[in-house]
Amino acid sequence: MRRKLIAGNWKMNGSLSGNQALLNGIKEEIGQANCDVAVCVPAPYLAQCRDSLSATLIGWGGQDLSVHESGAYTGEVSASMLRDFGAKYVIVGHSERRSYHGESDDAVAAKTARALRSGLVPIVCVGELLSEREAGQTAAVVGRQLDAVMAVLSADDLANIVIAYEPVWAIGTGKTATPDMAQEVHALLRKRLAAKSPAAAEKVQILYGGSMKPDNAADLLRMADIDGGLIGGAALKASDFLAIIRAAS
Ligand code: 3PY
Repeated sequence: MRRKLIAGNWKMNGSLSGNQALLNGIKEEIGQANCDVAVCVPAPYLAQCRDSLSATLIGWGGQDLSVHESGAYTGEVSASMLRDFGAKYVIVGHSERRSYHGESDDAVAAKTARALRSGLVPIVCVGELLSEREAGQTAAVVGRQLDAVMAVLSADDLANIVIAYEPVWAIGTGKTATPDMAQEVHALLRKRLAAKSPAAAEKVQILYGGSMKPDNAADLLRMADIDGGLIGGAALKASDFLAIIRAAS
């Protein structure tokens, strides 16, 4: 039985005071969450998460990392820098990075490998555009994205990633895949993992992302292959994030 993971993706939102209120709200009400919980925050706020969350079971992470270890890469943040601030997770290949920053499947794969080498748990995002879904290409697109990552990882490493299926048409649009639509893609991703490593397929948490919110979380999370959520907007409000954590617990 895989433990569920609820990870917030704050995207480029936050301020020191606003974050503190949000983190305090989550900490005060989280109680006995029976699932893994994390927040993935803009890099400048990692220290705040470390100071605020170290004594809790809530993990924290970044939203991207450099493919390089160090050097003349202005503006980049390395895996070891994330680790310096106690990060456990890092989101890799979110569709906003793929589309606004031109991240290729190969770059996403290289970042995934870099994260693992540094002891971070990469949350690798895959997902199809609306035009691709309408053209019946969902399986081919997410399969291609996952294959690129699997090509650079050993079976042992593969077991240490988290995958997030995020249909691009459901990100920031308020639209959500139905539980059956999401389950179908999660099951095919797991089958693809199993072809390389049955043990990894059993272990890897496959999260659903794309407008998961309190009123649809329970129905999504009850599906056999949905092992949690990567939460956008609803992670910015303590009561919504907590409601999703409760649905996963
Ligand atoms: C969303 O739900 O909007 C996300 O992109 C989560 O990563």
